[in-house]
Amino acid sequence: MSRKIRIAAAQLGGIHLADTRAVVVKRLVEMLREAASMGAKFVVFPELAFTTFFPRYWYEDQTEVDRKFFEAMMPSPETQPLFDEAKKHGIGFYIGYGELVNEEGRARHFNTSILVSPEGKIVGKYRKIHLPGHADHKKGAAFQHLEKKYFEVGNLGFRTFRFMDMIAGMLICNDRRWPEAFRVLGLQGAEIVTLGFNTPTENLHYPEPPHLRVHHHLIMAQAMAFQNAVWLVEVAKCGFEDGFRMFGHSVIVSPGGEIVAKTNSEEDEVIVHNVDLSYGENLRKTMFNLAAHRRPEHYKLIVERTGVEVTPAN
Ligand code: ING
Repeated sequence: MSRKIRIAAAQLGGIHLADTRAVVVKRLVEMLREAASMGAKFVVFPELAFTTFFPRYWYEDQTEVDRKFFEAMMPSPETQPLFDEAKKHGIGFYIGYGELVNEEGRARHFNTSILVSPEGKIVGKYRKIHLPGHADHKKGAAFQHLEKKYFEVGNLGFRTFRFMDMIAGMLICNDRRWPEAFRVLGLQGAEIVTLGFNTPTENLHYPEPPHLRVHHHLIMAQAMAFQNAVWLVEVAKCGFEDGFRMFGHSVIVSPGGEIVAKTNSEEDEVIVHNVDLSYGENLRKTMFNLAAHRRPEHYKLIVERTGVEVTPAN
């Protein structure tokens, strides 16, 4: 029996250092309105959707970083208009942001995403686990990628949530490069995974053809959706941010591994699809029936070993 929900990917163009929260929230509200006009009931926004991708910059002063790029409350008076607009339209949404929180007696910083119900309640939270980049100041580099400096590794694990009659999992950006993340969600019954991303067009370390980064993004999205029989909505913040380019190619991918909707700009752009949650059921009962086919007794190295150790059998 089909279980349809119209889902929108709300891709965000560049956010500049000078852009205030109010300016950004206005853009998010306008895209939410557009998604509502297209009949969407669930809207997926990008990673770090309220600010520029600040890990590209080295800052000495943490208080400045906290003030400019982290949210100490969610929603806050500045971000509340997005929650209000979504509630007015009866729309649920996923959004990513820099989370500043006091836990275990100290200030903690996470690259976070939340699921917000059509009633405006935060019903799920994920803190990014795979943090790419570095923590040191790469002086002389064209830009930094300081996620390992500004964020802690997420401490909530990979979880699924009952959300709008779906079993939904959340990931963020670099997580899409690690199949283990999707499989842990799949093992918890995920039917849909939402993932916001900010991916630089240029490679920090060596001259990589820009088209290759997009190729990697697209093959990973199709493979991970199919190999876990989930719907996958991956949404970019992209375009030029103070001259630094990130690619778009936001996609909605079916459990069959087909891209059913894709953006074609690097601007604010809304795409929608009638997602049938029942699509993945046959795959999860047959080809990807995890209980019937997986052999975890042979997978021990995946958990016991972090990096490569050359241990040939002969
Ligand atoms: N961005 C990039 C991503 O994983 C990256 C970082 C790009 C890492 C390319 C390695 C190779 O898409 C974030 N924010 O994780």
